[in-house]
Amino acid sequence: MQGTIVKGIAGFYYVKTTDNRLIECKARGKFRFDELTPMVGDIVEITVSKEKGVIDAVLPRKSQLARPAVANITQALIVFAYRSPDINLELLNRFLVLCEYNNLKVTVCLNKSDLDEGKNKEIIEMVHSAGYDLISLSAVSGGGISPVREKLKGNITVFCGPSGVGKSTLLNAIAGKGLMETGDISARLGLGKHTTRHSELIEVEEGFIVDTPGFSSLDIDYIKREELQYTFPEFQDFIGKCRFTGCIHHKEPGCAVKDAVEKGIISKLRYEFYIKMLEEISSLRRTRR
Ligand SMILES: Nc1nc2c(ncn2[C@@H]2O[C@H](COP(=O)(O)OP(=O)(O)OP(=O)(O)O)[C@@H](O)[C@H]2O)c(=O)[nH]1
Ligand SMILES: [Mg+2]
Ligand SMILES: [Zn+2]
Repeated sequence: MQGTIVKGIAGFYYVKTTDNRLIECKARGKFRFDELTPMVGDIVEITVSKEKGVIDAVLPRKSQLARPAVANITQALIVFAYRSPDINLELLNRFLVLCEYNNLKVTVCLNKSDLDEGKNKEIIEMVHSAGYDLISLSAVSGGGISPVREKLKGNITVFCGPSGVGKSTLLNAIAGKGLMETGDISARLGLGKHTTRHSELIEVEEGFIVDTPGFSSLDIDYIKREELQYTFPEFQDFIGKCRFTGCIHHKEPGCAVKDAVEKGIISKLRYEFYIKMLEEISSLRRTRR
């Protein structure tokens, strides 16, 4: 029988089977000798007897994130707010780059539409011109949540975004109240920041969501200079059409990417961010030598 590991605690794995049962499993002894340790998100073959299971095999992983430590995540919903806090454009672009680098499908969710004053037009245009879907919603009033639900079907989804934008509020609205602690509650109880221990998958809308936010570190210094261009989907039509092979679309003449920026096909904001990251990566490399 097949299933997905939704939770792991002290050597036990909780597997949601294709016939919709939750089975407590142990890994077969041989996993201790192999490199592969089962992890949350893994699709596994199990044998069940008397409602207890044994994991016989882990199917090849399509992806593996370190933080959160979950396998087979297929998409990220990047959450920002219209206001309170204001959108930090560089942060938004960093999230986009990290998701692309990890081969995740991306949707940008703009929350707190109830507070919208119409001042984010340029950013919204930038997101669209880069080819990303954008969902406008309000997690408190409930508007715009159904398109988010639609996105969850058939995916393992991680929510990303800075503090205070309403990720937990949105997750609670989708999965039913009380799943995640929101800013309101931690303020009321006078508790410090809630740091979640082990990631767990929550079943929703014929898919799963990860209960912890993704990408706590937004460092991109492990991305190579030559790789960065591939994390910008709107560059792809132009790569390979520049005068020089190996063009990184910086100072080279006859660059098709820069030409597309001039013509307004590629957003100037995105290109400026690309150059900023390129220079950041280059200077890191120099100081390391
Ligand atoms: N006006 C308005 N406020 C919202 C909305 N969604 C969330 N909030 C409020 O924004 C604050 C932060 O929400 P959280 O859900 O805790 O934010 P978070 O993204 O989980 O923050 P961290 O856990 O710190 O990363 C809370 O006071 C929410 O009530 C919304 O759609 N409109
Ligand atoms: Mg939260
Ligand atoms: Zn070029």
